Amino acid sequence: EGVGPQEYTLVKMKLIGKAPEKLSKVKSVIYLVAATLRPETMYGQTNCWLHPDIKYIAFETTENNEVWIATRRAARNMSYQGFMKVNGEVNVIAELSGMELMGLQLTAPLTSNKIIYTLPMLTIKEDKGTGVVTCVPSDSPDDYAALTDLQKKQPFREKYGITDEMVLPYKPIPIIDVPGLGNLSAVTVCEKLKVQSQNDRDKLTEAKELVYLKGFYDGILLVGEFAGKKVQDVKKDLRKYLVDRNEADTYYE
Ligand code: A2H
Repeated sequence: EGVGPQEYTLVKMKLIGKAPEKLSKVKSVIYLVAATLRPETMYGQTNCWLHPDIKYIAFETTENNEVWIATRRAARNMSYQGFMKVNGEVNVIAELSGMELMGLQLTAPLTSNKIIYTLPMLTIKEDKGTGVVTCVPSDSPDDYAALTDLQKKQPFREKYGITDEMVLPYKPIPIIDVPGLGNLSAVTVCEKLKVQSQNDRDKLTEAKELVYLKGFYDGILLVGEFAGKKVQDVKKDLRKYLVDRNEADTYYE
């Protein structure tokens, strides 16, 4: 971070189940849009993270007249990047807390999971990306720790209205081989360092240092269109593949 804008892939996760009451009159297709630096990991998505206390908005876009959900801050940024009818203007349909968006049914690109759910993650930052984060527990220690928290702690699920079937069937999917760390690199490192929860910040920082650099420079994709290729060689092509299928966009901040 620092100099110059950060370039994210905006991954479009389509709402397919019942919409929240505030959005029940919306006729357009609704997407939650997650900002990621790792589009090549989308094969391993198990759920979509939202922070229960963050405020999100549903807003109009010019992309096939779709309605998107993200933080107001991200929507404002998008309004200067060609996603809205009028530059700099955001047409808000509704404001919803993360809590009001928990347990929604979505489909997401590339993952082998047919349906995934919105679930709570308490370490999401309001001022980064869209406030919507896609969960890839195989390759992200933060994601693995937060998903494990929900799977191990029934009261935690209950507090946010999350049922067992939204969480318990979902397991990390082997999608990238990282030499020395195997094909579930985040799981390997979290177990080795004995990460206890998503709040175990020091250990998670260490886990991420071990996983990310190696994953990016040495990782080899195991699945999909680009199987057998090095992660760093396919990142751009993979994003284009998703953009061409109306499953992603490029977003800067
Ligand atoms: B990444 P950077 Cl598999 N709060 O996507 C907390 N984390 C956020 C966020 C927010 N508001 N918005 C995005 N992120 C996460 C995949 C992934 C990511 C993998 C491995 C590493 C990784 C699946 N989650 O990021 O601070 C998103 O998680 C490594 C940094 O802008 C996004 O990419 O550099 C990344 O953090 C952006 O973080």
